[in-house]
Amino acid sequence: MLDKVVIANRGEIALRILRACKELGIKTVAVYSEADRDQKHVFLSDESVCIGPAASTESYLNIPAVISAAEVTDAVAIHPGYGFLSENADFAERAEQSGFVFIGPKADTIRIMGDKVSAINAMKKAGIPCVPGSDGPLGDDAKTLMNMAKKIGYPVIIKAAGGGGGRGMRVVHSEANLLKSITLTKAEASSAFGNDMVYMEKFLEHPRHIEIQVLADEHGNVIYLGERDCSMQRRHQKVIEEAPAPGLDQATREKIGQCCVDACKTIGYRGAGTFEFLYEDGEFYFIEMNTRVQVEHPVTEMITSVDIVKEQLHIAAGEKLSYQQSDIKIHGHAIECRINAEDPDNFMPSPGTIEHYHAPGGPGVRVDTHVYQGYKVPPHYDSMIGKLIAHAETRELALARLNTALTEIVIDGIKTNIPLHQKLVKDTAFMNGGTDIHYLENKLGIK
Ligand code: MV4
Repeated sequence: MLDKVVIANRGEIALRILRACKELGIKTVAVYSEADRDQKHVFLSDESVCIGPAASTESYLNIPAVISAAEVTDAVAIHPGYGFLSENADFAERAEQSGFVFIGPKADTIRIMGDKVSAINAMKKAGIPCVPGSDGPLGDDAKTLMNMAKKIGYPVIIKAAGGGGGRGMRVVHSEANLLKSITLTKAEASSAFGNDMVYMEKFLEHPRHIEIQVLADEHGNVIYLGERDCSMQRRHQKVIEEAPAPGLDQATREKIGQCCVDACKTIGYRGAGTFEFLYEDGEFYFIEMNTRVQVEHPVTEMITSVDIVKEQLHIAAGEKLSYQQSDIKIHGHAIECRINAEDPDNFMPSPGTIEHYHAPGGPGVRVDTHVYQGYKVPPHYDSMIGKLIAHAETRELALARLNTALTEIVIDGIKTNIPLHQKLVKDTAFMNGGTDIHYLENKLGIK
């Protein structure tokens, strides 16, 4: 097993990684910014190194600082968590060149998936169903572009190759707007991503966001851990995630899961990964692949009993996966609420000191958070301060547990989105299951 791991992240995921390392007898190094000295995982780690000021560009995104921390502590590997440097191919490359194991896929794989055009090309070649579209970057010829959109059928969506996660895209409803929309998206992409490459897809109007979790080791073993439904979102920020996806039958699950496994084998994937799909009218359409552990991984852990972060560490140590596909059985249903330090009415961040904290509990209730009574939520980072996960035999029972947990939990001193979650778990359409990606924004009266 790995001897010592640098946890190149903060917050709840840093604590999650620390716990996995401890269970496996791996020594831990916390790296933290000047605003994060009082984080729980910093206290609990074997060693800690301050890597810079509060601004993440000077700390958690500072590649030389993170690599230096690994060097001075004699670590052997770096776990990037999610966000920050987790999908930075240059970081993965430089970590490996400096002699560290990057806990994730090969730098080249990250690079391919980071460019959405090359990701779609790779997946298409590997047999993954994709959205009908331009099959590559758009050129300049007006007639060609208009014919292409007409053939795909309006509405179409123009997306930046350098985008992803909802950044750099524009929907086009008619030919009158096509060319200027392409020009605008290219200009925005150029300034936001330094890459003006854009592509075109059929715009699906009422899809669900369903994603498949995979694990792949260096020995060619690949498994899928079922799917998650992450359709409950606002402005591309997921709010509630669940597994399995309501209403998805076992045959469909197995078919798309096997498809993802085969694709991983084709591209030589390594580590934990997520295939993001839009799911509409019973069909899956690949949109992006995430090459990191995701925020919502706990719902998959709860229904499969697989510890995804421990598997990442086993894989990084060059070991074989602890499971074969036939070992993976889905039991029950799990739902996760992302708890954000934000105003529940206007979604503005609400940093500050947590004056009172009471965790919910009971059977099937999991709380992944780094906060504690007296902890000061700094204003410099993402507003997510924890995740509440409920697991039960059925979706109805999981919702009941979540509802109870949401009445028990107390986070005082700052505003949180707990009141929003309390409403959502009693929302009739959500309770029925299968709401699409626009449901929450429509309910909240946005757009
Ligand atoms: C789409 C789409 C409809 N049709 N692509 C937004 C995030 C990025 N991952 C891709 N996104 C979308 N791509 C086609 N061809 C609708 C969205 C979309 C969306 C997707 C997943 C979750 C939430 C979303 C919210 C708005 C739009």
